[in-house]
Amino acid sequence: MLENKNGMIFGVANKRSIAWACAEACAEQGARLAFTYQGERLKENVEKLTADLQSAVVVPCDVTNQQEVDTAFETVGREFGKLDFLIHSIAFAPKEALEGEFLTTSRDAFRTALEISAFSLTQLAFAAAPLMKDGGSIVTMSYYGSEKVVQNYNVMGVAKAALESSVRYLAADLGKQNIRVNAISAGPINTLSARGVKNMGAMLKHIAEKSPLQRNVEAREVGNTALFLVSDLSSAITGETIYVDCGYNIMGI
Ligand code: 1JT
Repeated sequence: MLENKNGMIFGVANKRSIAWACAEACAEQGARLAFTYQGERLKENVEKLTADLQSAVVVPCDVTNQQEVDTAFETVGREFGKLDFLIHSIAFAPKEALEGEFLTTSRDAFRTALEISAFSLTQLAFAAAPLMKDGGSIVTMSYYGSEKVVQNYNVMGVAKAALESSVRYLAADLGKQNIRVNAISAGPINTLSARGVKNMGAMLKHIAEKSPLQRNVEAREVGNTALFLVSDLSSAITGETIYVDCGYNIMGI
């Protein structure tokens, strides 16, 4: 399904990463992939994971460093010639911002969370668009806490609201270049990011009890949705946030 398509994947930290599940789904369908990693400590992880993939490119890219972003896209432009899709699976907020009350969020935590988790999508879309010569598809990851109050999600909820809105504005701007932009709103998954979250176990249990499908989402199910969104099967879908949450978000009392 993705033969002759080139993709760039942001946000692989380890094999449990949502970004990695997306990569596996896309690689199985014949995509050629480039991976970015944030910081030297993740380099080895990403290189080991991608060693089995054919002709994968691995480049450093900390989104708070514009020089690194520019260099990453230069490298991918040189290696691939053109880009067909980009998967953005990056978020960060200081640990203390993800507990207690939202009311106490510091300026610094707010700025960091929004810069890394929301602005980076616009930054990467701007850099990717010139390489998407035959059109393209950009996919990002969101969470329910963007539209409803979820205890402890706090400033990340605000950042995800900004991210989902950015998806709509980017979709409007990039539509004329046949570049689509969509978000996946994934149910909670036990990844490295989620590991630091208090009561994650209780939250997963709650979802398994309350969601229509009576279970939690697997990373691979998010990966498969990302595959759909970067493929031509979704050619008329742009600016959307698609829930991949076992139906949890549709429920009231
Ligand atoms: C970040 C973290 C972004 C955890 C995230 C995230 N998006 C979803 N999760 C899992 C999660 C976290 C909380 C939650 C529900 C789901 C951690 C590092 C920063 C970025 O609240 C109930 C807090």
